[in-house]
Amino acid sequence: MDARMNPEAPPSPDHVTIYAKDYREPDWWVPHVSLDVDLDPETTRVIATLKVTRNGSHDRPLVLAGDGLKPLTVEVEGHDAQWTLEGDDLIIELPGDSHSYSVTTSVDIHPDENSQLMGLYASGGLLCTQCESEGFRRITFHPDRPDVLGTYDVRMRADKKAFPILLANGNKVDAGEDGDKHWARWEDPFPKPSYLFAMVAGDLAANSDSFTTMSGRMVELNIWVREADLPRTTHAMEALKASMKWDEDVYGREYDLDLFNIVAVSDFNFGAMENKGLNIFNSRFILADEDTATDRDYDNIAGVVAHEYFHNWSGNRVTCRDWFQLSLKEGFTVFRDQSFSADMGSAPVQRLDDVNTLRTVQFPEDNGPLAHPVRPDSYIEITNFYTATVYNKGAELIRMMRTILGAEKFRAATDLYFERHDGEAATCEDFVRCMEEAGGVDLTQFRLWYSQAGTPRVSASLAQQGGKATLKLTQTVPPTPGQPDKQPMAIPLKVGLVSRQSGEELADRLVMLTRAEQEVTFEGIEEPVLLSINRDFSAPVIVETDISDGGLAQLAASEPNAFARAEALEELMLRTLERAIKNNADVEAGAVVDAIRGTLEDDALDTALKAEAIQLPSEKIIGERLETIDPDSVHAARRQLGHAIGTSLADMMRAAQADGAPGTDRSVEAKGKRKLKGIALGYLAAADAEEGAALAKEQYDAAGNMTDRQSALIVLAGLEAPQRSAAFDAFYARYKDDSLMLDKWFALQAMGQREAVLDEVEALGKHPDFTFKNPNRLRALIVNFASNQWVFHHASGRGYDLLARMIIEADALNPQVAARMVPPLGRWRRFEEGRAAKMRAALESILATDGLSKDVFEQVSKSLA
Ligand code: B3K
Ligand code: ZN
Repeated sequence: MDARMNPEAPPSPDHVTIYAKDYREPDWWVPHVSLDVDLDPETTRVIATLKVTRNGSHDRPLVLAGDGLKPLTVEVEGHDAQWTLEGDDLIIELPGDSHSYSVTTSVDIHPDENSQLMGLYASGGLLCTQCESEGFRRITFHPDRPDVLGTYDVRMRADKKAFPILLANGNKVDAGEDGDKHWARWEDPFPKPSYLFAMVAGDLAANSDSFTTMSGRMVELNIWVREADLPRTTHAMEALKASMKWDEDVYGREYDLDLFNIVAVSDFNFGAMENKGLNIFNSRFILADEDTATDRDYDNIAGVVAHEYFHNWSGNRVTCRDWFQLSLKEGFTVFRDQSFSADMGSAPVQRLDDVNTLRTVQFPEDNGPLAHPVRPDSYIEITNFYTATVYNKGAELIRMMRTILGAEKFRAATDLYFERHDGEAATCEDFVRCMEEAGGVDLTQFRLWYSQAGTPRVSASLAQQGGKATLKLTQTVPPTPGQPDKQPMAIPLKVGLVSRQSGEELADRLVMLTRAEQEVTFEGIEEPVLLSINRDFSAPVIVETDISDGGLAQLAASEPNAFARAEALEELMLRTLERAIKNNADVEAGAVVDAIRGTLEDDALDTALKAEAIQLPSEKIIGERLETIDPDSVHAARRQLGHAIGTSLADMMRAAQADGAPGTDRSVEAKGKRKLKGIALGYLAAADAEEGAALAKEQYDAAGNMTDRQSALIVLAGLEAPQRSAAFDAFYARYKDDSLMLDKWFALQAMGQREAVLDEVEALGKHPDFTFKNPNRLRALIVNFASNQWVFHHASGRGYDLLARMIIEADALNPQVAARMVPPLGRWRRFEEGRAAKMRAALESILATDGLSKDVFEQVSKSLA
């Protein structure tokens, strides 16, 4: 019978909430899994033999999770077994009271029909797997929980011609031929949870290289892609080797197998996956060449390659006990990849970028209906918790602990953590305990960062009298869903006092704010000083200070800490905009213009930092500052400020736009110059649309790299000018056969800021190159459109209806991807009444849809609550 249908089964227990407090150890362990897989896109037969051992003494049956599976056979010790299906679970009565049994099941699965892209699926002629979080149960019956660790051996068999390459975790130990078919046997000696299982079959070619580890072992490295893409794998390979070296140097972590394989696939639900010894990547985070990749694409590739590689220790060797501990591996690994990127490029630029992500994505999440702690307490669908809070705020928690411990003790603590928990499924608590023990600190109060949701607000004011500076601090943590009352947090704030006259640093101290109100004194401060607080964003909080605009301008000109300098300029811009929006008045741009002029003229600053510092804050970040967001006035004020800057500093902007770095050299300086060129072009277009359009088209036509091409398109996307369609048509004609470039083409149009973009996005949704089946294409158009605040929040509500329709259509194919598109609608409380009502109506229309997935159900129902 067909394994997709199971008419006898009772309705599956959908929409059940799982609670962290209910965790208990599994009844049965599975120390070894043996798989025999006969691969075929239509029907793949999977025979699994599990060695199961009883955990303690009990007489409970063996319960194995499945998802859409129906067993063809179930045997215990080679004999037909007694079994039942309860929903998707397979319940097997094990005879007698042995400690250990061998259990064999067989099932048929259908990769071709798998549109969820979880479990075994087909992508562009390949067969590949994705198991995190609960995809293994779509391949075979297994407990499929991260605390059940086992070794695996896998026999794969497939058609020789269609699938000449057969890959799985670990090492290939045997291979052979069998008529038109061939087979390979893979063994992974490291016990792993089922979510790290992977298999790939296809017509692939490898970029092969090697890395010699610190103990002198040679590791074979392969990046597998379609043959035509081989030339685009060089950068990823360099990044992989750099990551392996960095993890040895900085964390003392050596790679453990003799083989490391990466495969790039074009249909993938997210960025990449850290399967043991066989990482599978969204091709977007592998493929790059000088004609098609921007500087940012190159950096993103290096960051994701590093992230997945680092998981080999922070995630695979030490894994998570349960999914509530997800940040144990994700927060820590994001922190590790951010540190790697900082070391490979410019540390302050990297930090500004990371903080920007936090403010643009995580702060709104923490301030909305989907807010949850870094270690959530409950979920309906765990996939919905791969969030900016778990990842990015989680990384900030690790960073704060490092700041509190200092670099040396932090390294001792991570050594202890890896040593103590190697081969185990651990908890966030285990990690914090290692920090406490090796750091000699008490982190009792700090633990609140794991359990309390919401972004703390800190207010700071400085008073000076007779050689003494007194800093008054207060903190509050806002209520979030399910957490009405909060306790004060332990907040590490790097504080600097900077002389008003000389710009010299007179104090630099780490202040631990632990109470609701606190005073800190600095002695021997004889001259007037400026307060610079939360330097390097030492804590993920919102800080309000009473510093004047003049003070901010001074910090923007002379703060010795480069990060804080750029932050001061951004704060000055935000205040200027906020004032105009709140008072319904014109933007008074004078101070901002002067500060930008000063920044551009300062020879002490490198170009990359100048570029970061002079950018206008996004409409989203401006909106976050306001009690109620009116997207039209945010847009208008930002436009006005851009116009004023572009007009007043036209000559400087022209020079920066003309200068650039024409080639493809990716030094920090060259990248900075290209970034500045794009920003300058934006300002020139804001000042004079006609000049901007002409310059942008010229830049597009003359570009010798994708960064310049793309920054020209970004500007043109916002202009009603004939050059816009000319450039987009040229781009399409040049790159239409390259799916990653088509993604760019869709994305850049969806990001344009013109009224007509709403209609255009609707039309692009019907373009022959648009498809709901490819997550990259869907995200390119829809996620970018929903992030385009002014256009998406058109007062008519048309943007909301369009998104709702897209979510419903996507959900029928791929619930994970559909659910990730819900949060923009969930922000309805932040907008004025008219829009809020329309956003709610759009959410309700989704909820009323028959057969909604639990993924989308959870996001939508929580968004409406
Ligand atoms: N661990 C994967 C993410 C899996 C997402 C599952 N819904 C990639 C990463 O964070 O490295
Ligand atoms: Zn990760």
